[in-house]
Amino acid sequence: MGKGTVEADPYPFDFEVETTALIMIDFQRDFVYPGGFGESLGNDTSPLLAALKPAERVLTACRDAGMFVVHTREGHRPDLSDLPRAKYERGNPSIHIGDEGPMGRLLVRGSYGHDIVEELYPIEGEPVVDKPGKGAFYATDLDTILRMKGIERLVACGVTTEVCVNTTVREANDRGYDALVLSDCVASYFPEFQRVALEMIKAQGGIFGWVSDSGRFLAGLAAATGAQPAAAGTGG
Ligand code: C5J
Repeated sequence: MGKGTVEADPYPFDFEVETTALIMIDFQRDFVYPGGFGESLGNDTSPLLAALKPAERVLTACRDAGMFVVHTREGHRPDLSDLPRAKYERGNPSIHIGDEGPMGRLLVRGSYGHDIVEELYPIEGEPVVDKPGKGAFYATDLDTILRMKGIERLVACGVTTEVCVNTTVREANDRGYDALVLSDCVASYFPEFQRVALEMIKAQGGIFGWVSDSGRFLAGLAAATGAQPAAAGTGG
């Protein structure tokens, strides 16, 4: 029961609802909105907005299907004791991690900017994994949480595609998980990085995992659960 297939590249992704988790990576105001960490590094944050609607549709469908959902947030302790010097200095930012910005202290746990955007906000029963690095497995209990739940496969949405999504998918691969990345539910500040980061995942027979999109995933999930497919929309 709950077995399905998602049309994907480089070949179809087979999954079981019970052993698959949706991982929502770093959908934080600090990356998605102006005035946060992303903008402090000189980025135009607007391209990231495109992922929010498709990711919301996927999140809703996974919740309805009873799939396990886990969220991650990149950030640091208020005393910055887990912030490496290299990360603090890197990029010659306009304001540094820990400095006061328009959405509170940049990339610091507990600040408004560090938290997840409203439309994708976690609900009860969905763990939030706070991570100090780019990969969601580094210095966190994510692997323990997934193993306790019997999870073998991940469906990944998040920002940014080439940084925290890619790093997390690579870490997951090394730990034996199969990961499916939904191309319209991940976003980058750079169109070329978005394209290439997805290419890298599915190259060489799926060296790190699979790539599909919200429409094909929602169809596969609906077939697995016997539900009406949720409309994929235009992704805007
Ligand atoms: C970045 C992330 N881009 N969540 N973090 O610094 O991708």
